[in-house]
Amino acid sequence: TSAQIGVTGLAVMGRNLARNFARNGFSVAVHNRTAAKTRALVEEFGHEGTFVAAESAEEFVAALERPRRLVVMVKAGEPTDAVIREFAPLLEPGDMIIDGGNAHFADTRRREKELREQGIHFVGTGVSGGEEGALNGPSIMPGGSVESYATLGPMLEKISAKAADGTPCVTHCGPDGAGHFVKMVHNGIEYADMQLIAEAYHLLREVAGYSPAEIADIFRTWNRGRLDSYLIEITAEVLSHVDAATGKPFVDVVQDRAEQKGTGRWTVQIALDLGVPVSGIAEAVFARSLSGHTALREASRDLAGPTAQPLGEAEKAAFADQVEQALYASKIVSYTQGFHEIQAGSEEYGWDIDLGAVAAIWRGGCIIRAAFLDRIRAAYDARADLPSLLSDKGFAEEIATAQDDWRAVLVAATQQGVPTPGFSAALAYYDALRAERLPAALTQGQRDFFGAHTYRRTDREGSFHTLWGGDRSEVEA
Ligand code: NBP
Repeated sequence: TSAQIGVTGLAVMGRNLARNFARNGFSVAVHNRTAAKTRALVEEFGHEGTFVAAESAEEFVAALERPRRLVVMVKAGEPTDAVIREFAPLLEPGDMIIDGGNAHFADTRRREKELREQGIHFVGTGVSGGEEGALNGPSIMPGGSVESYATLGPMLEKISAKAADGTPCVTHCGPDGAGHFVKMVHNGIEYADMQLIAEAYHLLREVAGYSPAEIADIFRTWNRGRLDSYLIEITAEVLSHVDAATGKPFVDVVQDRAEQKGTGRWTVQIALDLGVPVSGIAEAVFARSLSGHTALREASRDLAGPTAQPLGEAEKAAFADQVEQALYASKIVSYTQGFHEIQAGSEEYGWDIDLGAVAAIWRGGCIIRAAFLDRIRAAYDARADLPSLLSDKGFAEEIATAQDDWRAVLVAATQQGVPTPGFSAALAYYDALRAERLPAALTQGQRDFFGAHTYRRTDREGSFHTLWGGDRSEVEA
């Protein structure tokens, strides 16, 4: 038998992706460095479809129909290079290596270029949705050549998640590293979404005094409205879960130190390089880092804070409604920032990424799937060259409605000493963008004072410098 597609790397993700292909009627060659995993997969799930087990790289390559389509699902980084070194010499021009790991897009660009010289298509592909998504339908973000997508696209469409309107959650993002870049920003937005939800919980708990179970109910209510999303849904599940050992709310027995694997951090690092303000994502990454600084937190425990003034019964429900407004407004801002980064990456690398299509493929399968993404897609459909999501009339109107509550929530948070880095960064970004004048003028003055860095005037063309150390007259630079 010759297999239509091959999967090498059979840990949770690769195994489930291979099963997904098989369940959709494709014959799948499977391979893993440690062959026992290959055998285990076929023994356990062989009945789900047509699997061809390969013990060696040569056997694996020989099992694939041409042009070969070889999906690599190994640990991102050096293992991906090791697998490429092993397989590339066995391949022929026209064959495709699809890297479904969480690679850094710069690595994908390098690998794509190297393999292109051998005539091999390297398709860096973002896959979101965790193990469950890999098995039942992930959101898929392929990069690579248009040529490779012609045959690969229909296969990926079959195994992908489907949005509520039936559209497959996969699109060709653009050449070389575009897919992994989009996946990186997806994860950055995921960090921001999670942080905003965590802040909403913290406010409802500390300011309003609701219990975790009550907050779960509030989130369930929100999930029936415009905040309808996978993350809100699972948050309600986590909050209503009770620890069997202690009978306490689960959220109270988990250590409050959030970990990270790095894609959120990359989103911020690249944003710094591109000069794109993604303050919401950055705060989300920093919030996780701060939570892990146990000694620093211990040493800071006695620092002064305000005296808590718990809300009365009547005020609690009204406050919860305000938090919903603040969360929604902050969410609009974090997506605005994330899409700005994709737009900037697309311009920098000449990818020509369709932002509306990206919003559309995140509607199903992935961690940030949400009703909200339909709105983003509609905004870009209405105007492909939208300068920013905040320029969309619908979003601008919603924020206009939300802003008084958003500000009130932050006043309460500040007065009660509850940290809201995500909500606050989002509002600062919003207010900075709307400002008629920013204090950047003063910053330019300071720079000119100490470093003769020059400045531009509001009333004339050209660059100028003031002779600060002399008679303070102005010279044209
Ligand atoms: P891991 O990231 O834990 O990788 C384990 C796999 O890599 C095993 O098959 C292992 O083979 C193989 N491998 C390693 Br490690 N070094 C190798 C080498 N030098 N040569 C060949 N194979 C090597 O697996 P995962 O959690 O399934 O994730 C796979 C990819 O998918 C990663 O890039 C991950 O970032 C990405 N991803 C994961 C998720 C998720 O929710 N877990 C979601 C989206 C994307 P062995 O069996 O012989 O050790």
